[in-house]
Amino acid sequence: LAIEAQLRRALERQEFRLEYQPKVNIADGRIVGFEALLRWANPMLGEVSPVRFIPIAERTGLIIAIGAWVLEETCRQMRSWTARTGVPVKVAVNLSPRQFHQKDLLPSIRDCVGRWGVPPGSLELEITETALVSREQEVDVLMRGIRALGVELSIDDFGTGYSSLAYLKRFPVQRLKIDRTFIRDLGQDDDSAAIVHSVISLARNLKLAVVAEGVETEEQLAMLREMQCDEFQGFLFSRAVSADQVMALLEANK
Ligand code: G
Ligand code: G
Ligand code: MN
Ligand code: NA
Repeated sequence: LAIEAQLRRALERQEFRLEYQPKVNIADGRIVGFEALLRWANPMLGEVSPVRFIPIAERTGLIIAIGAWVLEETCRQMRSWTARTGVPVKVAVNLSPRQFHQKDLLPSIRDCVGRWGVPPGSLELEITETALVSREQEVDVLMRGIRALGVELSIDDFGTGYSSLAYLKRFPVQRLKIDRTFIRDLGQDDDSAAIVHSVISLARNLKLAVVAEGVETEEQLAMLREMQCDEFQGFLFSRAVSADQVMALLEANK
């Protein structure tokens, strides 16, 4: 359990950093925002993927402190970018289920946004479907609290959990992110194309913006444009980049 022992000391040893993946408007090709993605470099273990350490952080409860750091670092960075570019930069942060259900989530978000002077509407929280399936009443109250702060909400990895679009209608979310497994198979298999197409059209009816994740080819992008998907993320445009590289991307995007 070397990884758990190392993870416990990673915050105090300042081993975490954030990278940011651009989110692009499909219609005009412009950057509309970024997703903050956590990275961990440990002297013994090297670069450890969040796929490996987030579940451990969830299980041990370390995710609460790590998540607080992610939010703090994101708001600090947003303020710094805005100071340099003069325009607000939109950033989405991932919330794991345990974080989402943590007692003082709302005050901690309000406090962080307030201290850094971040316009609440520039911050978005990504929540996976699995965080929503239980405790529906509580989820509803939480989401309304977040919306009351002015912060936006999106459903991450959509299609991999159990929620239906009808069920999503009750939640005050602004954006839906189609899981990259469906995008990967676009153009390969008709079922995926049918699923993506129906998610996009139903989401439109619910007035939700749709983001396609994991777009890697021009062919996938062309199909998504055809289906009138709103935004995409993926290696085709850019991987997650450092905070400095974000500045360069924003300059080029002017
Ligand atoms: O960036 P990458 O593809 O390696 O991310 C893998 C997974 O880790 C994704 O599901 C992503 O949502 C999750 N992840 C990345 N950063 C964070 C974070 O700051 N908090 C949480 N809870 N999950 C994250
Ligand atoms: O679950 P979530 O959407 O938070 O996961 C984001 C993860 O997806 C990040 O770790 C990021 O590195 C990864 N990712 C982003 N774009 C692509 C892509 O085009 N292809 C693949 N395979 N992964 C991607
Ligand atoms: Mn995400
Ligand atoms: Na996702």
